Amino acid sequence: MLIDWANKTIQTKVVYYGPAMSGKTTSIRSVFSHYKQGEKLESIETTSGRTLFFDFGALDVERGSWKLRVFVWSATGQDYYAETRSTVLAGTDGVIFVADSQPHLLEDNIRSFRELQDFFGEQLGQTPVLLISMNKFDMPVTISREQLINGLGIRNGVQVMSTIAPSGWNVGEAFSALVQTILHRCNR
Ligand SMILES: Nc1nc2c(ncn2[C@@H]2O[C@H](COP(=O)(O)OP(=O)(O)OP(=O)(O)O)[C@@H](O)[C@H]2O)c(=O)[nH]1
Ligand SMILES: [Mg+2]
Repeated sequence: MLIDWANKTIQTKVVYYGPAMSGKTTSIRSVFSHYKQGEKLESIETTSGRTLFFDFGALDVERGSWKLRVFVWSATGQDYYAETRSTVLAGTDGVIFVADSQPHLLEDNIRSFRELQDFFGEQLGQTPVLLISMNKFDMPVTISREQLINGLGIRNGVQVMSTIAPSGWNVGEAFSALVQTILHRCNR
């Protein structure tokens, strides 16, 4: 995080993390189009539309009299490219963990979350701050918030929001909530 008090600008980094196909790229696209900055997003994809390496974009938002530049990244969920994920995570101020809410994918969520915990250790939730997005909430069968929290083994204070990435439902709100928490932390 970089704070320029004279020009009232803050630069910060946010990563969308989660298992393969949980909706990370779709969520980022929704956030950028929510702020009408869709053209600023770079996605490096395979021919089948899967993320190869990462998505990346710099999103400009205003909070009161402050200008915020948020560097938004996604890590690919495919295990084949696992080693690129630690590169993407370095220096992150906030993580949105995009979980897939379908019951049969709970184990995938748990495995991916462990990887995140291994990377950040005890600091996860403090630096970086953490928000869980229960994505694909439009699916006919979804797990409950408690099932996910218990499965991931997280404490109750962590923010959890259900989202539907393709329609953008709650996706901008989740992003905004995470940014708010990052700013709150740096204020203390
Ligand atoms: N029904 C439904 N489908 C979704 C939702 N979010 C994403 N999808 C679909 O799930 C598939 C994977 O979405 P992506 O955004 O590419 O997932 P990803 O996490 O970036 O995948 P990788 O980069 O390959 O790890 C696409 O077909 C999306 O349209 C959701 O909330 N609801
Ligand atoms: Mg992707």
